[in-house]
Amino acid sequence: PRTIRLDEYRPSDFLIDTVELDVRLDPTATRVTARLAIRPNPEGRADAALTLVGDGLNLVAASIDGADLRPDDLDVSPDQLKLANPPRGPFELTITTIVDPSANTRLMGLYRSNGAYCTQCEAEGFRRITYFLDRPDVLAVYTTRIEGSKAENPVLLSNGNLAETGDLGDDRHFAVWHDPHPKPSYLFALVAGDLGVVEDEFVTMSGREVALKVFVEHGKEDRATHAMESIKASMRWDEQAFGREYDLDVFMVVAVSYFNMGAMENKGLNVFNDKYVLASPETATDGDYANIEAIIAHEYFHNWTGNRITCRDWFQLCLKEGLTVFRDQEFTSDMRSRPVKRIQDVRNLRSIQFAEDAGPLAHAVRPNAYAEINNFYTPTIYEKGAEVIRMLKTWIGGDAFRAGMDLYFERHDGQACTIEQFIACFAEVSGRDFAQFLRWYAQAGTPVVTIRTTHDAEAKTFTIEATQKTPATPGQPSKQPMVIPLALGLVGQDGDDLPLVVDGAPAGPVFALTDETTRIVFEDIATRPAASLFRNFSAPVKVVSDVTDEELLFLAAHDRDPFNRWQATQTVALRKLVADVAAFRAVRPISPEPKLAEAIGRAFDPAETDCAYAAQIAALPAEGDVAREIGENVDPDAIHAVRSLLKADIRDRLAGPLAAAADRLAETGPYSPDAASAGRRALKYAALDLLSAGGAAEGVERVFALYKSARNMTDKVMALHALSIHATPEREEALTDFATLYSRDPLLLDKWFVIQASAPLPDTLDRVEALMAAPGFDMRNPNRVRSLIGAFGSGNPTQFNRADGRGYAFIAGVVAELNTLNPQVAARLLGAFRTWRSLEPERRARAETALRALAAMPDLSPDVADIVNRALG
Ligand code: B3K
Ligand code: ZN
Repeated sequence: PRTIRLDEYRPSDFLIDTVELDVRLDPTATRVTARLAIRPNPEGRADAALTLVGDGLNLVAASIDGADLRPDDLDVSPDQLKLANPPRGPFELTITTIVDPSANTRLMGLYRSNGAYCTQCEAEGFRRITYFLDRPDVLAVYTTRIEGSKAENPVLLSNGNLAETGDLGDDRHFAVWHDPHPKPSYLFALVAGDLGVVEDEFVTMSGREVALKVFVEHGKEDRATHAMESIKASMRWDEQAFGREYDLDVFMVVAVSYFNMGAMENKGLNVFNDKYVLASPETATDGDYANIEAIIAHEYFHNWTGNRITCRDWFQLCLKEGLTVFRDQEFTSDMRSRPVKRIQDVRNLRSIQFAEDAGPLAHAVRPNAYAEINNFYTPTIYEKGAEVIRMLKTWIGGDAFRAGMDLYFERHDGQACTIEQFIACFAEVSGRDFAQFLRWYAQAGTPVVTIRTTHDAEAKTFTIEATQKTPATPGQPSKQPMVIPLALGLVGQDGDDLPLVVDGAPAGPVFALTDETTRIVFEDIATRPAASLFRNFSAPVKVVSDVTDEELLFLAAHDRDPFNRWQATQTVALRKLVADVAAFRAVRPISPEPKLAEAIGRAFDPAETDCAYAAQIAALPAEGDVAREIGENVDPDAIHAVRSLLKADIRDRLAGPLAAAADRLAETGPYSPDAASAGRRALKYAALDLLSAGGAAEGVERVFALYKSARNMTDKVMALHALSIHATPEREEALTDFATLYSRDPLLLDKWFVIQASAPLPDTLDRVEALMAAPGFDMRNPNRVRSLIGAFGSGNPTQFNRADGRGYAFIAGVVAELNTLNPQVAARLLGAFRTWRSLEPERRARAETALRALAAMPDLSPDVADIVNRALG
């Protein structure tokens, strides 16, 4: 496939002001007539041809201003419709195409999900419905008429407000929707089917009444209330936090069971993976409740950051995604615990984005070239993109940030924008020069900041010397220094922060590191303080510091920054795990670590009231964190073994408090998914996870008892997960029981798949292969594939990286099968290979063999070919 480059951007030669769609639904031959009001773009080339793109389309008829076009007036193929010499003034082009939604297994464009019709157009799905200028900088007003069978599709939905409905007799009816807000084609949506609905209402801050509707499969209406509450909370929050009001008469969410990703922010008609809508205490976990709230919010917030102001081109994807992730993170922080949310986000950033940044798929937050845009919906665009916004806010301060956002909304409403236009708003309100800051968008790779600290007792100074280096990434051999906001505190022996004085004046607490090396000399510091660096994770960097384990353990107890209290324990644990892996591989003894156990033990102190936070303290760094820290010649089995030993050591030291906590935190009243209750459950699992470390009989018994007595899905799933890690009879009994009870509900079947696919046990791959043939598994359903195969590839470090290479061959085999069926899902599965180069040589060779076999396959989809080529690149 052709590589698209940012510097080749040209405005469209034509614009489309209005689109009138007439869609006649039919399971295999849906007829789409598009009436397009087209005019030359004054910013385009004067005598350009008009080229509309298609993707696998079948043209039935075309006319200009009512006059039929004959085949030789046109240059038509399934992939384009070209008029060499279109009118040079405004004209109306009418195009009729026939599409087959039932044959659409790629789930892009118009397709069927369990009998309903639905669409997915981002990034380039609209061209699978009709020929179009399918690019985000062509904004049009859409009117959509949908006609179909009344019995099969009583519900007919599209973007905007409902303008008209009518009965045509003979089981036919229609609905007309009008969306007054000009939008790019990727935000178009259509849904039709026999769906249940939950309704509510929201009154906006200016008094506008908005009807709220959540559509689900019949019989699942009672699982839609949490989603509905989340919509209202999101609407209220966006008014309060950003002054943003909703702008249509109706806001709709539809849950579908076949969906390539999480959800889609189509204007006024968000389409969701049902996994992120449906919840009840009997069917959903605390994690599901939290995800639904966050994803509903994310899609809703896109109404302003993405829809009202959209992207000029797909290179600007982070303009809407990074910003909207930042907004949903802030929402969750306000709804739940801010420190816990920050810790979870940073764990997630490190495990997926740092891993991507350190491997062959590394790319900039704003890439400058792509072969397949679908492969750029990545942790770098989303999560690192959000960190860049957060740094910007940390750097210029909260008030200037809000003023910049206000200016952005005011100045660019209704436009398709670039990162430069966005940043210019903040430069203007803050008076700062953003030239260097913009490198965050251009340079890939995670900067490493090395910090050396020195205390001069005589001069009473404490010096921090920070050196930054961003490693080379594909296509970017050398890097320039970034603007890195370093938020810090110097903690004195009494545990309080010391005043920060630089050059005789109060300074900080945020310091911008702009050079390769920055020295900051703090004055009036009589004794060496403990340096609390990058408080609240003030920059997405990897920190290497000479702060000692003793100082870190002191910070773990005293730092007033909750993030760094957590980070301190994590850093000590990570250093130990890395040292232990080296010892283990060299067959040297592993040293005990009583102080770490003591720090973790504080999480289980009955006096600790913030359980969700305590649960974060209690959870050790993940195996992937250790692998990344080691960086090369990685042996996943050694990491797993050493981490399990550390857990068992901690358990032995804390056995009493762990058992007491598990008892104290046992569920008493009815289930409530609120953050405090969820936090108590999380801490209980942390205790049980440690108690059952190494498959210890007493701990396993406790977990099994919880499994059997559980009265909500969170307890059931967490107990099943804890049991599934060890090869015990209880494990098998519980897995069989769960299947008997729940395997008819696809979303619960998915939980059962994930748990089995992620077990670090030698027979896991055999089981996964067997489950693929079991009832309920469906290669065409992305949720099933991700739960069984995706969890194995990306959530099971020891078994995916089996020494015999079978894990690699297995994933490559599934990718080969999905390559034509659903290339996007296939390409996503390949993400499992994002760190293959850091493996020890034998595994690395086996991973490479699997990737090369894929690369040699004929007819690779652009999606898969792009990932394979870059992974091997
Ligand atoms: N914008 C969509 C993602 C579309 C992915 C297309 N391959 C969901 C979101 O980020 O909110
Ligand atoms: Zn998004």
